[in-house]
Amino acid sequence: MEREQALKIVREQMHEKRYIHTIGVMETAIKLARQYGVDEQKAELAAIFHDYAKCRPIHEMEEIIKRENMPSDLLAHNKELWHAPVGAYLVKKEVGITDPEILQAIAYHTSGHEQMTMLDKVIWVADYIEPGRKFPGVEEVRELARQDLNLALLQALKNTISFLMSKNQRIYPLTFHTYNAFIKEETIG
Ligand code: DGI
Ligand code: FE
Ligand code: FE
Repeated sequence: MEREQALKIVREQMHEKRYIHTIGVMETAIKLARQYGVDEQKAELAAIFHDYAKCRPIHEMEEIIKRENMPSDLLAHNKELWHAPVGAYLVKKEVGITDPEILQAIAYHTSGHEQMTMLDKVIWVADYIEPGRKFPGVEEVRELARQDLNLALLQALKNTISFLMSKNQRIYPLTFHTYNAFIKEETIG
Protein backbone atom coordinates (compact mmCIF):
# COMPACT_ATOMS: atom_id res chain seq x y z
CA MET A 1 0.00 0.00 0.00
CA GLU A 2 1.24 3.50 -0.87
CA ARG A 3 2.00 6.01 1.87
CA GLU A 4 -0.66 8.52 0.78
CA GLN A 5 -3.42 5.93 0.81
CA ALA A 6 -2.34 4.60 4.21
CA LEU A 7 -2.21 8.11 5.69
CA LYS A 8 -5.67 8.89 4.33
CA ILE A 9 -7.05 5.79 6.06
CA VAL A 10 -5.51 6.54 9.48
CA ARG A 11 -6.37 10.21 9.31
CA GLU A 12 -10.06 9.30 9.46
CA GLN A 13 -9.43 7.21 12.58
CA MET A 14 -7.91 9.84 14.84
CA HIS A 15 -7.76 13.39 16.11
CA GLU A 16 -5.36 15.93 14.64
CA LYS A 17 -2.88 15.57 17.52
CA ARG A 18 -2.70 11.79 17.18
CA TYR A 19 -2.28 12.14 13.42
CA ILE A 20 0.66 14.53 13.88
CA HIS A 21 2.20 11.97 16.29
CA THR A 22 1.68 9.29 13.62
CA ILE A 23 3.56 11.34 11.03
CA GLY A 24 6.40 11.81 13.52
CA VAL A 25 6.58 8.07 14.20
CA MET A 26 6.54 7.36 10.45
CA GLU A 27 9.43 9.72 9.69
CA THR A 28 11.45 8.47 12.68
CA ALA A 29 10.78 4.80 11.89
CA ILE A 30 11.94 5.23 8.30
CA LYS A 31 15.20 6.82 9.47
CA LEU A 32 15.81 4.09 12.06
CA ALA A 33 14.98 1.39 9.51
CA ARG A 34 17.52 2.82 7.09
CA GLN A 35 20.15 3.09 9.82
CA TYR A 36 19.63 -0.45 11.13
CA GLY A 37 19.01 -2.27 7.85
CA VAL A 38 15.31 -2.92 8.35
CA ASP A 39 12.80 -3.00 5.47
CA GLU A 40 11.82 0.68 5.12
CA GLN A 41 8.44 0.02 3.53
CA LYS A 42 7.41 -2.31 6.34
CA ALA A 43 8.60 0.22 8.93
CA GLU A 44 6.64 2.96 7.16
CA LEU A 45 3.39 0.98 7.10
CA ALA A 46 3.75 -0.37 10.65
CA ALA A 47 4.40 3.18 11.90
CA ILE A 48 1.47 4.68 10.02
CA PHE A 49 -0.93 2.09 11.44
CA HIS A 50 0.59 1.59 14.92
CA ASP A 51 -2.05 3.72 16.72
CA TYR A 52 -4.92 2.83 14.36
CA ALA A 53 -7.17 1.75 17.27
CA LYS A 54 -6.07 4.46 19.75
CA CYS A 55 -9.28 6.46 19.44
CA ARG A 56 -11.75 3.55 19.44
CA PRO A 57 -14.29 3.43 22.27
CA ILE A 58 -13.09 1.43 25.30
CA HIS A 59 -16.12 -0.88 25.17
CA GLU A 60 -15.38 -1.77 21.54
CA MET A 61 -11.77 -2.68 22.39
CA GLU A 62 -12.92 -4.71 25.39
CA GLU A 63 -15.42 -6.58 23.26
CA ILE A 64 -12.77 -7.43 20.64
CA ILE A 65 -10.26 -8.63 23.28
CA LYS A 66 -12.91 -11.02 24.66
CA ARG A 67 -14.35 -12.16 21.33
CA GLU A 68 -10.99 -12.75 19.66
CA ASN A 69 -9.52 -14.57 22.68
CA MET A 70 -6.69 -12.12 23.14
CA PRO A 71 -4.71 -12.50 26.41
CA SER A 72 -7.32 -11.94 29.12
CA ASP A 73 -4.76 -10.39 31.49
CA LEU A 74 -4.98 -7.31 29.25
CA LEU A 75 -8.38 -6.58 30.77
CA ALA A 76 -6.90 -6.46 34.29
CA HIS A 77 -4.34 -3.85 33.26
CA ASN A 78 -4.28 -0.31 31.94
CA LYS A 79 -6.73 0.30 29.10
CA GLU A 80 -3.91 2.22 27.38
CA LEU A 81 -2.43 -1.18 26.52
CA TRP A 82 -5.46 -2.36 24.58
CA HIS A 83 -5.11 -0.31 21.41
CA ALA A 84 -1.95 -2.17 20.37
CA PRO A 85 -3.28 -5.77 19.98
CA VAL A 86 -6.73 -4.48 18.99
CA GLY A 87 -5.07 -2.22 16.42
CA ALA A 88 -3.25 -5.13 14.81
CA TYR A 89 -6.54 -7.03 14.62
CA LEU A 90 -8.46 -4.11 13.08
CA VAL A 91 -5.71 -3.21 10.62
CA LYS A 92 -5.91 -6.74 9.27
CA LYS A 93 -9.70 -6.88 9.25
CA GLU A 94 -10.59 -3.36 8.12
CA VAL A 95 -7.55 -2.28 6.10
CA GLY A 96 -6.56 -5.69 4.74
CA ILE A 97 -2.91 -5.63 5.79
CA THR A 98 -1.85 -9.25 6.24
CA ASP A 99 1.95 -9.07 6.59
CA PRO A 100 2.55 -10.84 9.93
CA GLU A 101 5.71 -8.82 10.63
CA ILE A 102 3.84 -5.53 10.33
CA LEU A 103 0.90 -6.82 12.38
CA GLN A 104 3.26 -8.04 15.10
CA ALA A 105 5.05 -4.69 15.31
CA ILE A 106 1.67 -2.99 15.78
CA ALA A 107 0.40 -5.56 18.31
CA TYR A 108 3.44 -5.17 20.57
CA HIS A 109 4.24 -1.48 20.15
CA THR A 110 3.17 -0.64 23.74
CA SER A 111 4.42 -3.60 25.83
CA GLY A 112 7.15 -5.01 23.64
CA HIS A 113 7.79 -8.73 24.01
CA GLU A 114 10.67 -11.05 24.76
CA GLN A 115 11.80 -11.80 21.23
CA MET A 116 11.39 -8.55 19.42
CA THR A 117 12.40 -8.40 15.77
CA MET A 118 14.37 -5.45 14.44
CA LEU A 119 11.11 -4.12 12.96
CA ASP A 120 9.36 -4.40 16.37
CA LYS A 121 12.24 -2.48 17.96
CA VAL A 122 12.26 0.23 15.30
CA ILE A 123 8.53 0.89 15.81
CA TRP A 124 8.78 0.78 19.62
CA VAL A 125 11.67 3.24 19.72
CA ALA A 126 10.25 5.51 16.98
CA ASP A 127 7.02 5.77 18.99
CA TYR A 128 9.05 6.88 22.01
CA ILE A 129 11.43 9.38 20.37
CA GLU A 130 9.40 10.94 17.54
CA PRO A 131 9.94 14.73 17.44
CA GLY A 132 6.64 15.52 19.21
CA ARG A 133 7.62 13.63 22.38
CA LYS A 134 8.68 15.82 25.25
CA PHE A 135 9.01 13.54 28.28
CA PRO A 136 12.00 13.68 30.63
CA GLY A 137 14.87 11.55 29.37
CA VAL A 138 13.70 11.44 25.75
CA GLU A 139 16.81 13.27 24.51
CA GLU A 140 19.03 10.59 26.08
CA VAL A 141 17.06 7.88 24.27
CA ARG A 142 17.33 9.84 20.98
CA GLU A 143 21.09 9.94 21.45
CA LEU A 144 21.26 6.20 22.25
CA ALA A 145 19.16 5.42 19.17
CA ARG A 146 21.88 6.95 17.02
CA GLN A 147 24.32 4.33 18.34
CA ASP A 148 22.52 1.23 19.57
CA LEU A 149 18.85 0.36 19.11
CA ASN A 150 18.82 -2.18 21.97
CA LEU A 151 20.27 0.31 24.45
CA ALA A 152 17.75 2.92 23.33
CA LEU A 153 14.87 0.49 23.81
CA LEU A 154 16.14 -0.59 27.22
CA GLN A 155 16.49 3.00 28.43
CA ALA A 156 13.02 3.89 27.13
CA LEU A 157 11.53 0.85 28.86
CA LYS A 158 13.22 1.80 32.12
CA ASN A 159 11.86 5.33 31.82
CA THR A 160 8.35 4.06 31.07
CA ILE A 161 8.30 1.55 33.94
CA SER A 162 9.72 4.13 36.40
CA PHE A 163 7.17 6.69 35.27
CA LEU A 164 4.27 4.25 35.66
CA MET A 165 5.52 3.23 39.12
CA SER A 166 5.80 6.87 40.19
CA LYS A 167 2.10 7.19 39.27
CA ASN A 168 1.20 4.05 41.25
CA GLN A 169 0.11 2.29 38.07
CA ARG A 170 0.13 -1.46 37.60
CA ILE A 171 2.80 -2.70 35.21
CA TYR A 172 1.67 -5.17 32.60
CA PRO A 173 3.72 -8.39 33.07
CA LEU A 174 4.77 -8.48 29.41
CA THR A 175 6.33 -5.03 29.82
CA PHE A 176 8.48 -6.44 32.64
CA HIS A 177 9.30 -9.52 30.57
CA THR A 178 10.49 -7.27 27.76
CA TYR A 179 12.67 -5.33 30.19
CA ASN A 180 14.16 -8.56 31.60
CA ALA A 181 14.89 -9.90 28.13
CA PHE A 182 16.83 -6.75 27.23
CA ILE A 183 18.71 -6.61 30.51
CA LYS A 184 19.79 -10.20 29.85
CA GLU A 185 20.73 -9.44 26.28
CA GLU A 186 22.85 -6.47 27.36
CA THR A 187 24.59 -8.05 30.39
CA ILE A 188 25.42 -11.32 28.66
CA GLY A 189 26.23 -9.78 25.30
O1 DGI B 1 -0.14 5.18 22.07
P1 DGI B 1 1.00 6.11 22.43
O2 DGI B 1 0.57 7.16 23.41
O3 DGI B 1 1.66 6.70 21.24
O4 DGI B 1 2.13 5.25 23.17
P2 DGI B 1 2.12 3.75 23.73
O5 DGI B 1 1.24 2.91 22.90
O6 DGI B 1 3.54 3.32 23.85
O7 DGI B 1 1.64 3.84 25.23
C1 DGI B 1 0.38 4.20 25.66
C2 DGI B 1 0.33 4.30 27.17
O8 DGI B 1 0.43 3.01 27.77
C3 DGI B 1 1.40 5.13 27.84
O9 DGI B 1 0.76 6.21 28.50
C4 DGI B 1 2.04 4.27 28.86
C5 DGI B 1 1.10 3.11 29.00
N1 DGI B 1 1.77 1.85 29.26
C6 DGI B 1 2.74 1.27 28.55
N2 DGI B 1 3.14 0.12 29.12
C7 DGI B 1 2.39 -0.04 30.22
C8 DGI B 1 1.51 1.05 30.31
N3 DGI B 1 0.64 1.19 31.32
C9 DGI B 1 0.64 0.26 32.28
N4 DGI B 1 -0.19 0.39 33.30
N5 DGI B 1 1.44 -0.84 32.25
C10 DGI B 1 2.33 -1.03 31.25
O10 DGI B 1 3.05 -2.02 31.26
FE1 FE C 1 0.25 3.44 20.97
FE1 FE D 1 2.04 5.99 19.29
